[in-house]
Amino acid sequence: MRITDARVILTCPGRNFVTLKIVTEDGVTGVGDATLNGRELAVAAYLREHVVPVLIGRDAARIEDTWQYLYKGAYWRRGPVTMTAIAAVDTALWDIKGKVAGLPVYQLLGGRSREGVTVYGHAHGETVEGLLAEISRYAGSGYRAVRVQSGVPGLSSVYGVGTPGVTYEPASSPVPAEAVWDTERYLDHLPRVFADVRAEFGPGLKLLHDVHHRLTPIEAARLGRSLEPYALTWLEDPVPAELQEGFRLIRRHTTTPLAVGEVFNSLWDCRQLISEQLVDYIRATVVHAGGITHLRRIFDLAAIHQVRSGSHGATDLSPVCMAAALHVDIAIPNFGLQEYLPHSAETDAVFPHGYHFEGGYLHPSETPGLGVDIDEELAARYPYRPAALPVNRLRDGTLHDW
Ligand code: CS2
Ligand code: MG
Repeated sequence: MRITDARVILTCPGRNFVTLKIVTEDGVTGVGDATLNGRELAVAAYLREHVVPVLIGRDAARIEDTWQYLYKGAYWRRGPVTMTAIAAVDTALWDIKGKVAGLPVYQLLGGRSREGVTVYGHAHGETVEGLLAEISRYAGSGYRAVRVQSGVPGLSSVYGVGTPGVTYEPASSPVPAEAVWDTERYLDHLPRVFADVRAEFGPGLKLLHDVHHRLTPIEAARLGRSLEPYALTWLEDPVPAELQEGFRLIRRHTTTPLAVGEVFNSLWDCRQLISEQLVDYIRATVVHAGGITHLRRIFDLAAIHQVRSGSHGATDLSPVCMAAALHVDIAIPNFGLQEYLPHSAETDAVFPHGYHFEGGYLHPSETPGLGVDIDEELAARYPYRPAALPVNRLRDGTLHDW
């Protein structure tokens, strides 16, 4: 079954998304998410200029061979742009294979390992009162796990904290917004917040926190230790993760579980973290880590080292990525948690999908393939708008990690 067309579709139904749609000679189509937040056009050009021309005429059934062809054939391996482009092709080919087989993709991955995919939502608040109200809202709608982000006294804006009840969307202005960061105030304040949250909700609710790469290993060790009484399910991205052996220092001092990986694009970004058991959850995603084929490889390595999955699922990952992630999540033996932020109504309309939330779980679509599509006519009504992620500076102006 030959590939006859591959279209790169940009749309902005409230935020930017890049989607690849592959068409085969017998009319079967597949979709893959190719969105790289703030760098969308780089992936779109990579696909249009370098990938689509070599896809035309290839056998759509050869998923592994196409993956190897694009990875090894580029000579320049890895990197977020390349791996997001490969992911889009890979995801679309899995979609096609499922449709041809008449099976949802998770059946091709070995079938169900669980009844539903446990998800976590984002609770955030400038004040503890606002935060507690947000967490109650999640708990009341069935969530078993909630990520807790709080304002810090003395800082005017902090990662992950926006208007209550409104989905946090950091990429907005064409030029990066700038905020001021203060590690000491954060390290002082956060344990107090978690003391209040745990006292209010008791031991049943899973609590998570995202540091967003802002600490050094010894600062992260201090934070992990100070949060131990509140039994977090995970502390996310405590430090930038280029230096994988830096996690040894954190591990030496705290039993707070660690989750890392949303910016990873290949197994080589986390091989040491996983094989030395320096993290507990690996948060790589379908869209940024080479598609279903490569993500499965990462999760298999993780499984033999007792590391669980915790895939990234912010609103900059389109419903196409979410649909694909759920097929992986339901099938793998070492699933941990899936991040879930509902998309806007406009986005849901552009990407009709069959997955749904019920009682704290997401359920993948049962229709053949991924169970998601893109409405190209509707997508065309929302033209691309440049939007960059913010940056962070210390009080003296030094550029820090966002
Ligand atoms: C994040 C994201 O969801 C998360 O855990 O850290 O909000 C992240 O900042 C964005 O996806 C960046 O594109
Ligand atoms: Mg994160």
